[in-house]
Amino acid sequence: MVEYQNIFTQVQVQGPPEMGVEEGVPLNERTNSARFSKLLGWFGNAQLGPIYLGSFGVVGLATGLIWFVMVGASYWAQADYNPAIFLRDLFYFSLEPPAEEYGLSMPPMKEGGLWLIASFFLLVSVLSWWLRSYELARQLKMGKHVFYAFGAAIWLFLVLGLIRPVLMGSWSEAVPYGIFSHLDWTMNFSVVYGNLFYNPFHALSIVFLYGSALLFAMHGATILAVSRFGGDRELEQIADRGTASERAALFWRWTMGFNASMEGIHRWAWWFAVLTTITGGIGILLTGTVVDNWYYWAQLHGYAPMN
Ligand code: 07D
Repeated sequence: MVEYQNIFTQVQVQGPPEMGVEEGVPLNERTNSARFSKLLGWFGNAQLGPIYLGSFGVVGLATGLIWFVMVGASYWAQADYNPAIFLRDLFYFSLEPPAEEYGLSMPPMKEGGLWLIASFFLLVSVLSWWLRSYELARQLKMGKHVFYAFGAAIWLFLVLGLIRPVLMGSWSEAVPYGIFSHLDWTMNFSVVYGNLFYNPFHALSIVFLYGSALLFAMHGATILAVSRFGGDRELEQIADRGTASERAALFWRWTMGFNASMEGIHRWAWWFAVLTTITGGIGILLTGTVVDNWYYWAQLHGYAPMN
């Protein structure tokens, strides 16, 4: 009996490596070998490589590495060049932005100058990686959906580290580079501006964040549940609705009256994901610039109690 193999079936097909399209793409910017890994095959595709790097990839990795090494060098100095202390206190070290009095000027190296230079490299790195996602989609004649979604995340990243600090007139407003220090920064930000829970855009961002997780769980579960009918061949099911699609739709219509379409569920997912950081960025941008205290703001607008 021939049994339909779904993604849970532990059969790994390994043939000659798939090297990807060759027309209209610069082949010299791509590695020309590939390997197979059984372990990778358990989690996704067993083939590793080839990888396309290109100019944006090289710049992105190089500047990212410079940022990483600058932060690491700062930690190394904070550990007094002692490897044991470096490892012990790794999560406590932090490369801090300049103090408030420096405003947007260039501070001495040890008082935030290093943070500013490292931030410049991080900015170039993230933007370069972003352009790379455009370039790869262009070469493969794909839509630019990943590029725009990544752009939504970069919007929040820019608001936190560049746009808001500039509007506030001081780099001291930006996020420090450290594990615990950035957690403390987040908590402090909330407390200083009167509890971020009362910021409606923070609330909206949480709605979309949790909503994304819920949609992902619903969609993942639905497709797995109908993979025995070929539901995991999603594109076929979109072009030519089969029994998997019909059952999946029926399940949700029976559950809640409404069902997304096989194509539309991916638009729901995309919009929920990008709106998490779009609304989040708006919330952070308003904080300290337009609204100084979100609790008072909520009282003013009649939804926090006037105690
Ligand atoms: C961070 C940006 C994009 C990232 C990119 C990556 C690198 C290098 C290194 C930058 C994720 C490129 C960068 C590769 C990385 C460095 C150093 C995306 C990011 C491009 N909150 N909160 C959110 C909840 C509270 C606070 C969002 C929940 C408290 C602040 C989200 C709770 C306080 C900020 C969210 C909760 C507080 C947020 C993030 C519960 C104090 C933000 C969305 C249950 C702790 C951020 C409007 C995201 C924001 C944010 C959830 C509580 C503070 C929805 C569930 C009350 C200051 N919070 N939060 O996708 O957008 O991040 O706020 O308690 O800035 Mg919050």
